[in-house]
Amino acid sequence: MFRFLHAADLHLDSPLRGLESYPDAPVEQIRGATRRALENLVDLAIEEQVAFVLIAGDLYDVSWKDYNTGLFFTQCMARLDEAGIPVFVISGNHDAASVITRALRPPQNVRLFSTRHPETQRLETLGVAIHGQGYQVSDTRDDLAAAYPVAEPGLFNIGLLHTALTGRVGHESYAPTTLDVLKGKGYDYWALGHVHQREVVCESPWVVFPGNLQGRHIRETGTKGCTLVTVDEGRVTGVEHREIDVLRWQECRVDLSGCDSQDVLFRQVRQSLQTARDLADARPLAVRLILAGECSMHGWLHQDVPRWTQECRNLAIDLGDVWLEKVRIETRPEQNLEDLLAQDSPLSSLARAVQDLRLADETFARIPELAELQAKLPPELAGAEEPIALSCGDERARLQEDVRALLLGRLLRQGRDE
Ligand SMILES: [Mn+2]
Repeated sequence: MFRFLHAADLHLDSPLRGLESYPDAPVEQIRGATRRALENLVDLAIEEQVAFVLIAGDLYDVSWKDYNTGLFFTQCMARLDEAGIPVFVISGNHDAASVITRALRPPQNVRLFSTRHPETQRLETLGVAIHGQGYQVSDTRDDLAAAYPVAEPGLFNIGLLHTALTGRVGHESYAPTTLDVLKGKGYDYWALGHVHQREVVCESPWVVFPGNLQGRHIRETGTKGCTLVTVDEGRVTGVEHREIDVLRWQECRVDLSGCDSQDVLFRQVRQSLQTARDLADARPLAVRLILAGECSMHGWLHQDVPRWTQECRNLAIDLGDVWLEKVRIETRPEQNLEDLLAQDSPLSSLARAVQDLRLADETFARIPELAELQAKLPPELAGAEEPIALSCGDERARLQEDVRALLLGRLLRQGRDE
């Protein structure tokens, strides 16, 4: 019986994009997260006494800005070497041979696969053959797996591959291939990389994306880590996800339907953040908070977005270890709207006009102030991970929805006050 660890997409020292513009972002924690996660991987490998570790591409995010990234990796590998654990690595689109301009001689227990042709490395005493090929260039559009050799009889065969398979949302379709091609090789386990969301594609044979080791921004939410595989008498008997991320990204959607007071709002937000915090199991959390639902608080919320945003931040700080990456207010005005729209009054015809307001793209093109407005956006909105882009159709639709909600909320209150 032996065990091995399968990790991918470490993106070591991945730079922060736009976070510096937030005054309260835990920049150091986020900056160091990919390194701490690698340390956790090393700890886990030693603790579980694994026979070897696989890294299925994108170990590095970009070419190193200096040698520190490489030296840190060597330090970590040296600890594995002391424990007698070899590491098998292929390059991916982020660290393709042509991308990496700086390099150090690989640590002695680290075996890199060729980027020119498929290669097989054997662990004779264990009876294991690992087949793999790294990327020569980022933009690899060939089916690399197709050229891998067929399984070596009598051995436990592993395929190490960085691929998008037949395509995965949000991921470039590099080294595309199909499950049939993989199955055709007769391997026991396909250790894939590239897709940052963990996915067990197939169990016979095992085809696994472990997901990335550590989430790096709000589009990489939820638990992250690596896969621990147990092999007994030449067969896979266990495939377990191990959470080894050190900081977690999460989206929290709070349904404020029917909420009619500040107290209720704060209680619900607090509850939602608390739940996310419990799930993160003592890790610091970076949260995007979305307030949604039809409620009478709607008008208030939209009238002073900065204040409510800060109130929510305040709540998060109060909870501790929770940082709000963004607060989005997507509430809608409560009921009464139907009544107002059905009435016959100047106010209701105004409400109907607002309700029907859907500006076409050509109309936007005729508003010269839009470009000016875009230029005036403060840096935290213009340069963040998901910048506001007034030129983007989807973004304009979302903003229009916000404006409509804001105006209708005001009209409704106006109607009540009369
Ligand atoms: Mn990749």
